[in-house]
Amino acid sequence: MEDLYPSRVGDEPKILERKDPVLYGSPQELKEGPLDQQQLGFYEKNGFLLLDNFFSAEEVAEMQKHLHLLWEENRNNDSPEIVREPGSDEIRSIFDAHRKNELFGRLSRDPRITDMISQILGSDIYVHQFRINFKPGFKGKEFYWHSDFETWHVEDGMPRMRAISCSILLTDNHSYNGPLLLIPGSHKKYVSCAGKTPENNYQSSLKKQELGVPDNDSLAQMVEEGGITTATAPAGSLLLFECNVMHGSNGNITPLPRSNVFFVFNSVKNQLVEPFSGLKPRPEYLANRTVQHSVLQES
Ligand code: 6CS
Ligand code: FE
Repeated sequence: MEDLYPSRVGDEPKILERKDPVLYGSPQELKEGPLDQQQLGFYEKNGFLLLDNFFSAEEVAEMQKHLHLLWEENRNNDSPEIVREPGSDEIRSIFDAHRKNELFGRLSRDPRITDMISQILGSDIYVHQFRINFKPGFKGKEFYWHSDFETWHVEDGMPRMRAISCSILLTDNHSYNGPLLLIPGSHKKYVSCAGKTPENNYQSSLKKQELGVPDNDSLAQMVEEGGITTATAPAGSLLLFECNVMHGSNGNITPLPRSNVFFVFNSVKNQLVEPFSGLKPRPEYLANRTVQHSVLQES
């Protein structure tokens, strides 16, 4: 398949234009779905949408309970789905827990979420990746600037920009405990990064990403054009962000954890092909390659 978004193919970074729409729904779908015209317009322009207090206090409490359970259960678990912080044993991320955890499994099929995603993507959808990022107090380290799509394209073979991350904030995200930082409008450009992907890059990149990160000049240009938005909101809020929007977050030196769960939904019309890096695909817990897990077929 033709590579529309080549990256990590040379020594020089390049900014390319996006070749895909942001809103895929037909006029009818866009009109009838849960998001109104103003919200859709904001998402199209900026590449994200923050919905404050999306879940009730009871639902948030229930999710927090499961978050703590997963943290406790996996304290000494050395399976690869559990990613530790660089330089300590604290849990940084847990991948794929929605398959075993009934609550998060149910949430991945919750029509309050999936109807918004299908409205934007204009098709049925499935969970491409699920993760919890704990960002614990004192020890939670940063996530350097990146476009998720760049990695999913190069390392997983996601052909087009037709996926959305849905992040549920499970603790209050303040300006000071490492909230997500986004560059509005950056989803309309694609930074083709310098470098070459080594085998099994994910084993280090999930702790600290060093490849597939944009160069300083591209970042500076994007920030000059779009500025930076800090996704601060109370626990229970929901953030939708486009797969190619440039984002990152600072470390957390406060005592207050910043824990968020992420469901990544991909369109069933955008299924993974062979990775564009030419290397072998990453494991299924990072990138779902089996159609059986489509939201449609599970529910
Ligand atoms: O490699 C990945 O798939 C992941 N890495 C980052 C830094 N963000 C998105 C995704 O979970
Ligand atoms: Fe990311």
